[in-house]
Amino acid sequence: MRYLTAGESHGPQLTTIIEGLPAGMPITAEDINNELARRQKGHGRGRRMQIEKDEAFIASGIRHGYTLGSPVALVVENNDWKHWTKIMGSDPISAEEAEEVKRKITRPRPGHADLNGGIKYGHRDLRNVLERSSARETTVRVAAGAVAKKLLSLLGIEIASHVLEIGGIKASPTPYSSIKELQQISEDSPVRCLDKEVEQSMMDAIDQAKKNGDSIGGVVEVIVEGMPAGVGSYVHYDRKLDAKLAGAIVSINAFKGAEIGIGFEAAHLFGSQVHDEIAWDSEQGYYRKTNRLGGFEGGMTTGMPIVVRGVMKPIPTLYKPLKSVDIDTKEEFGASVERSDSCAVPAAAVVAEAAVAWELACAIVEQFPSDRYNQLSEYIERYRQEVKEF
Ligand code: EPS
Repeated sequence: MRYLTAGESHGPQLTTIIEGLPAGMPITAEDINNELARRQKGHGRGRRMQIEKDEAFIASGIRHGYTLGSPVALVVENNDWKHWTKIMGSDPISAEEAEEVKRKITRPRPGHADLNGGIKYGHRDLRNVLERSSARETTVRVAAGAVAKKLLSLLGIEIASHVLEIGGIKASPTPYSSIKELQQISEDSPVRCLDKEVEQSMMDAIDQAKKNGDSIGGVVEVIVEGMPAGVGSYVHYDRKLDAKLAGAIVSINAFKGAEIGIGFEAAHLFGSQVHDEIAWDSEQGYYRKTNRLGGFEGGMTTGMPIVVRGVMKPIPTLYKPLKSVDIDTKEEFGASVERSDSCAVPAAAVVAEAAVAWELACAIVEQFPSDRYNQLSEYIERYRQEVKEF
């Protein structure tokens, strides 16, 4: 399974084409739009989110509520486009018009793709870089992830996310009785945090950063239940599923690192404190007495919940100027902006869910016969039984 995305932040639309989905899988626009709405929420979002109301138009591949096996194309329109038709239009413009409408950018923002992208592609107008490198693109990553999530959910695999840290304020471990409850508590929180004690402090930290013209980052955690053991592989580096998840997390805009299970904490513990003891009972088959390795051993799932964390740096588009250099004049200036998000960590948790869902769905579709949804579902059930009886 694969997908491509296309679209600029202030262009007419964002598009994704998903190829390789099983045929006959039930799915509706609502399944996708719910996820798009979740991504738009969260304390700390800027004015752009008041302009957009992301909804997917299903342009192909789904008929009467079922996938056809043909490519699924999803289109999300940018409402902001109406203000950018001249600046971002595809028709050629004259030199005089260019002066007037291009809103040329020659001042790269520190921490963004602006300067490196300009150097790589030879763009003297850095708008040609930032329009595509913008995190607006995560809209259609979430749309593709929503389709993957739906497939997983139909196969009994559920995904949730929550925020562990914002701007140095850390949530304490908070118990939850089921993944459904985790989903609900996170959904009801303006910062997607399970720990009610720190929720307000997180929001205050976001407000304070905004007041200071600054931004803050944080840590998100994605949890997946219901993946059978033995998905992924140990036989070759590019088939290790945990590595794919780590790559998918770090590919999200502004993400700088990923951890599986206890992650970096393992560095200072003994082996006996890290590895999860194996147990068996007739009810569930094999299980681990703990889950410090976050559902992975040897690049394959263990059947325990998958736990993946990602760290997001503070958004680099700042009201508070950082020094940079104009690429035309080579003069130093203080980079500042008109609008930005002061914190997008809660929204990024939803993007991380989508990224993880996509990789897991790909692994399943690759490992089991998957031309037809019904067939895939039967194979997974049979496989689960085999795992139990192993
Ligand atoms: C972004 C800058 C802001 C964010 C945007 C990502 O957009 P604008 O430049 O239009 O104010 O709001 O995020 C989204 C539009 C979104 O949908 O998440 C950036 O530079 O990365």
